[in-house]
Amino acid sequence: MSTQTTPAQAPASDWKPTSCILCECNCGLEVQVGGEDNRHLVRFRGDRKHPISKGYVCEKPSRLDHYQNGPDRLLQPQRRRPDGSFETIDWQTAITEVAARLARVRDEHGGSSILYYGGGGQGNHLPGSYAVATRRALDMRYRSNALAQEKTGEFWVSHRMMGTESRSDFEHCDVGMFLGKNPWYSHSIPRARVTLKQLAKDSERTMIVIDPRRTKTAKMADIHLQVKPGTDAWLLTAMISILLEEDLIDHEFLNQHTDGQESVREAFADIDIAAYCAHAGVPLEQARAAARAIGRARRFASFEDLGVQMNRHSTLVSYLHRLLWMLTGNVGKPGTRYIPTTLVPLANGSYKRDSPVTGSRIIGGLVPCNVIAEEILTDHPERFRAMFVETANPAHSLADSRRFARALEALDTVVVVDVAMTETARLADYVLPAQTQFEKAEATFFNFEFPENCFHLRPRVFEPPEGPLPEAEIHTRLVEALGGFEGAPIAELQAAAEQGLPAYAKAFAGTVQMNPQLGALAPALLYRTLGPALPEGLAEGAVMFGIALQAVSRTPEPIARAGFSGPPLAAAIQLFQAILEQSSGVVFARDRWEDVLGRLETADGRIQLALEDLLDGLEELEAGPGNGDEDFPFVLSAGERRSFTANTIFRANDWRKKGADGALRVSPQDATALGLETGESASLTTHRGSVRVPVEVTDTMRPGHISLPNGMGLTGEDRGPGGVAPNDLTDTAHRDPFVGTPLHKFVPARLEKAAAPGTPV
Ligand SMILES: Nc1nc2c(c(=O)[nH]1)N[C@H]1C(S)=C(S)[C@@H](COP(=O)(O)OP(=O)(O)OC[C@H]3O[C@@H](n4cnc5c(=O)[nH]c(N)nc54)[C@H](O)[C@@H]3O)O[C@H]1N2
Ligand SMILES: Nc1nc2c(c(=O)[nH]1)N[C@H]1C(S)=C(S)[C@@H](COP(=O)(O)OP(=O)(O)OC[C@H]3O[C@@H](n4cnc5c(=O)[nH]c(N)nc54)[C@H](O)[C@@H]3O)O[C@H]1N2
Ligand code: SF4
Ligand SMILES: [Mo]
Repeated sequence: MSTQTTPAQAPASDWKPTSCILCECNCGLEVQVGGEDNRHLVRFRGDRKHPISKGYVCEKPSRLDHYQNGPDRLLQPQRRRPDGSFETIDWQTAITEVAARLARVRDEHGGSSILYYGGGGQGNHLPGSYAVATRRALDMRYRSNALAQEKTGEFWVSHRMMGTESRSDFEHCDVGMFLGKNPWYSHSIPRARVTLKQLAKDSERTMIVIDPRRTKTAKMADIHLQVKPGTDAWLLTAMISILLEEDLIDHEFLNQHTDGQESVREAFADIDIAAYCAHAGVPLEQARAAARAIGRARRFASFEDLGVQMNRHSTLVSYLHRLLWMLTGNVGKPGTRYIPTTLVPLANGSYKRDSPVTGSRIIGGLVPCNVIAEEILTDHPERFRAMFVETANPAHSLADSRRFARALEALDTVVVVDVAMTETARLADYVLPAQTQFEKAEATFFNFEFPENCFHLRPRVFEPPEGPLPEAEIHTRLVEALGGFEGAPIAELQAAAEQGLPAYAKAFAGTVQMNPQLGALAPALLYRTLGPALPEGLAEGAVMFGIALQAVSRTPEPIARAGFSGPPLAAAIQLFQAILEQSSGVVFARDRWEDVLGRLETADGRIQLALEDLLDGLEELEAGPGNGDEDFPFVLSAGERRSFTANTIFRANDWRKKGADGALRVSPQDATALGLETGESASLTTHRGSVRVPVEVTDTMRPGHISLPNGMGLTGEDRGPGGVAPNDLTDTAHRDPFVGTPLHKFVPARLEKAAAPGTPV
């Protein structure tokens, strides 16, 4: 499993533990540094000691030096001049001015008028935990991040049905299904390719893929339902109807653990199964075979992702998908659905309020990404007036980039914290440079495993360069500049930390009791007072002490089974110490399958099968999917994951070993009709824009469906765009009616052979 790339640079260090930061798997990695000034990542291998990835890696992490030493790196704080250019300022000036400007916006319009966006990408979630302190110091009430343009529909449905989130165990399933998900390239399950190969090669096990493209994953499947783009709602409705019609449901499970089966039966009673399969472009017998495989499975696992979550009926499909595994009783036994123990519950589907201007549902506290521009570009008194963006690139990743750029321009103050001068940073008033994820301690809360769950605090790999700061320091300085620590016994707490965690915990608790307002700023206070006492390179891990204490109080048993037991403080101290010491990741929870159904957090502890508003949505399907728009006859999927895409984590174009041109994939039938060949340029037009793009003709595409890669089209001072920025083509109004998630996989489009260069148009 060892990968070894990057030029002939002699490694100058031992193997150092870290992790890959390119997708939510965060596989454990060992790296050697070397090259010029020993500031390069030169050798890579999977870390066998990592409890989940166990040495597994894909082809991408060997390219990580293009992140660490990529273009557009920022080393000093930047302030925008009136003419739009930037000047370098010192940190003291930057912190003072940012604090003063945001405080002024808060004083004039309330903290609710400042929106926090981001806080963590695929590899780094500590910034978001420290930002909690800044948000509280400024009384900021609204926040958002990428989850609110993909997962909030699923979270909401899940919350209403189970009171909590759940995941599937593909390692032990006998039937595994991927719905709008291409894990060979996008991963998202541990050791994805190993698990996929095992599932595919075992004749006793069945793999089902629902995808309009014949993806690498689909090619491995026993049953590939090559659905027409945007018609999954019809297909899943038909499959559920087949389960009910053929009585392939688990009555005992339904009676024991669920409410609402009658309403569900009623809603599906009159479905014309054959017509619905035809709407979805899937042969009836194939849909029946898939439904039967699921109905007869002893252990069914499934994963839905962007192919349906960024598509027509996305929230409805998340609901139908759940009915498939709930009606068949596939919850709470190995190879099915589980509810993991979490350190920080990232997935939260609660719905408590609406956004101030458009009145859109806020799920899990996240303003829907597609309404942010509308919440700014208005004269509504409660509009957002300022934005704090951290470790995200929304000017590139949110729908309709041009409109989002206008929204940023309309704000009073925009602050961006990033490692690089990004598309978003270029539109900011202040850009604060962060250390890279290899120059500070980092971690993610993408910890969804079961029965053993793992958390990985990675120590830094490099000494940080002069200039950039870790987000922990940036937020703590902002809190200090905002007067948050006034009267806090900083020196006393620092002295207590030197005496050890028990003394520190006692002093910290005493401080917060005396000054309750400091409790709200705990992450920054922990960093400032406990951070300096932590081992070299781990100061940014200080917030984990508070997080460990919360976790052992919330779910003591599974954490005790992992070895961290006793009264909460004692258990938290042991857990925190293990987090600091085990630099390849620590197993923090050991769960039991028999406990899963006891973790349902609905009012009566039972699964709620009948969500009336979504069952009502079924009626809408009766009319069929329609013929679309004559002027835009193609369905464009704007943002496919490919071998060498990784959101916008790499800014260089040359990190890609393949696919650097970002070609649009087109079926042979459509290519012939348009007179296009691989490598030729086409003109691609949507309601929002028009671009020129090279074409790749491939029989993996369904006629009428075209697909562009994600994360492309970044520009820098020294280079033009590599590929097309997909959100030059998307529209903010094109969103899910329930939770406002974008329909990026279902963009009406027109495709034409581009005129030869130089031809007048
Ligand atoms: N290589 C790589 N891996 C990544 C990332 C990356 O940038 N690059 N990003 C990470 C992130 S942030 C995420 S969220 C995940 C996303 O992971 P995925 O959701 O797996 O990624 P996509 O390729 O966007 O979409 C999955 C599939 O949906 C299919 N699809 C399109 N339209 C439809 C439809 O109408 N119905 C159905 N059923 N399927 C449809 C597409 O053909 C595609 O194969 O990947 C993560 N992993
Ligand atoms: N049309 C279309 N749009 C999409 C998608 C699609 O499929 N189609 N996919 C969507 C999805 S699923 C996602 S998750 C989003 C992703 O989009 P975003 O949430 O905007 O995140 P990234 O592209 O991962 O950008 C991460 C940023 O973090 C910066 N960064 C890296 N390391 C650090 C660090 O240590 N500290 C700080 N402060 N910054 C750092 C990088 O320079 C980069 O600017 O894109 C979405 N946009
Ligand atoms: S699966 Fe994801 S985290 Fe693991 S090596 Fe590949 S890109 Fe990195
Ligand atoms: Mo994502």
